[in-house]
Amino acid sequence: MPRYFSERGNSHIEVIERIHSKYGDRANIQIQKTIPASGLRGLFGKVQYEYRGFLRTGEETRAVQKNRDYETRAAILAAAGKAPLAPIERDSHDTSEEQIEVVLQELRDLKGQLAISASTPPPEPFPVLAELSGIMEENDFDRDYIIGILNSLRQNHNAADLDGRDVIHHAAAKLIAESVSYFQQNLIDGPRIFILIGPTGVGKTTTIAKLAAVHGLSGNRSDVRIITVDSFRIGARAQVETYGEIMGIPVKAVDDYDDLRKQIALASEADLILVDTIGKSPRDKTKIEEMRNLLSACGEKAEVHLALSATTKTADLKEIMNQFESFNYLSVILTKLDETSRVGNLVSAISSTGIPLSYFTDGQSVPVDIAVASPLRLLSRLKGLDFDQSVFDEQYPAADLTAAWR
Ligand SMILES: Nc1nc2c(ncn2[C@@H]2O[C@H](COP(=O)(O)OP(=O)(O)OP(=O)(O)O)[C@@H](O)[C@H]2O)c(=O)[nH]1
Ligand SMILES: [Mg+2]
Repeated sequence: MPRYFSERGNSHIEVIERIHSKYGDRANIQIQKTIPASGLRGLFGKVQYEYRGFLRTGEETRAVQKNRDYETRAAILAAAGKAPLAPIERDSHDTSEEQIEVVLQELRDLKGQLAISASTPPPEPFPVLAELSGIMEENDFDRDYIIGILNSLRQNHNAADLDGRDVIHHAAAKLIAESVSYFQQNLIDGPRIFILIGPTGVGKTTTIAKLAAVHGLSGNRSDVRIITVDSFRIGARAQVETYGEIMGIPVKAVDDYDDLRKQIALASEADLILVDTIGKSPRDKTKIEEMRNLLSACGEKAEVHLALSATTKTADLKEIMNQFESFNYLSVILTKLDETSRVGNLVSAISSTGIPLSYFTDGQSVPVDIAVASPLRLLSRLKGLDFDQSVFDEQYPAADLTAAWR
């Protein structure tokens, strides 16, 4: 005499799982019924699902286990819209067509639900946050960075705030501005030795010329020298010497460690020694290592800074910052900001490293197209974000270029 079972639940899966956990492979489902909610609940309530069947004997169960692989594969293939590769063997007491159809329908539903939940994030309940997310995407911020800012806004503001565009835009601007740090010059004895490294063509020599002009020609004239390192490339030396001649600033070209050491020693009376280097591919590890050894001739006190073009692709930005890491650069100078209208990817990448920003350059003109990096200057590069400028002006007064050195 077989033993029968009957189980109910709110979904097919719930009942099947219960049957499976209670009876395992011994369960042989025979009937599946949908039971409407009764009485008033019939109008609003949920339907229930009932499964009935009997429990197999030990021998029958072993036969089912043998077939299970085929069945699982068939069900998965069918749910994916493909025919099974091999015919399915079934034992005589096995599941009815109706029951297989029920399970397959569950699989199809699940598959559909998975596809929907993977492609669409839950709708944002606050329209201001939804708009902000769109603005940040427009500015090319990374997905993770955007999620971080939105989460922080949700955590630190109540529902009334989250409905207010002005409050939220200003708060977002503050979070973005403060997600990166800004380079602070330390006062040091003796000449400041400022080395600029970076990939080829990002604007290192032009930036060196701008800094030389600002400091050498300003009202607070400093004694500025330029040293150009590793200047084998045709034209590289001439380029920097031309700048030097125009500005009346001495330029020395050096090619090896001893030469560099000698020139640094000879310039010991200067206020500022600017060291220009030839760009290196971040992928050329050997050349980068050679350059690092050569630059060690500048001594412990020398400051290394990395020039990065604002037009660099996101994936490359991270690679460049990693490959030049061995120089222990103190800051990033963002160049060519005039050539892009989206800086979100730069902010996302730089904020994750914690390296401070020191200067922004936004054009080819020497010396005017350079400024000290500041929160407001960064925010002014973003489109569509409305914030109260005067609050930032007051909180973070933008440093003057020459003031940064004293
Ligand atoms: N639009 C724009 N162009 C710039 C900027 N800075 C430099 N450039 C231009 O970019 C080009 C390369 O500049 P360089 O200063 O020679 O670049 P570099 O990094 O010294 O190059 P290598 O020494 O070859 O590695 C030149 O045409 C510059 O005028 C900037 O901020 N904006
Ligand atoms: Mg150069």
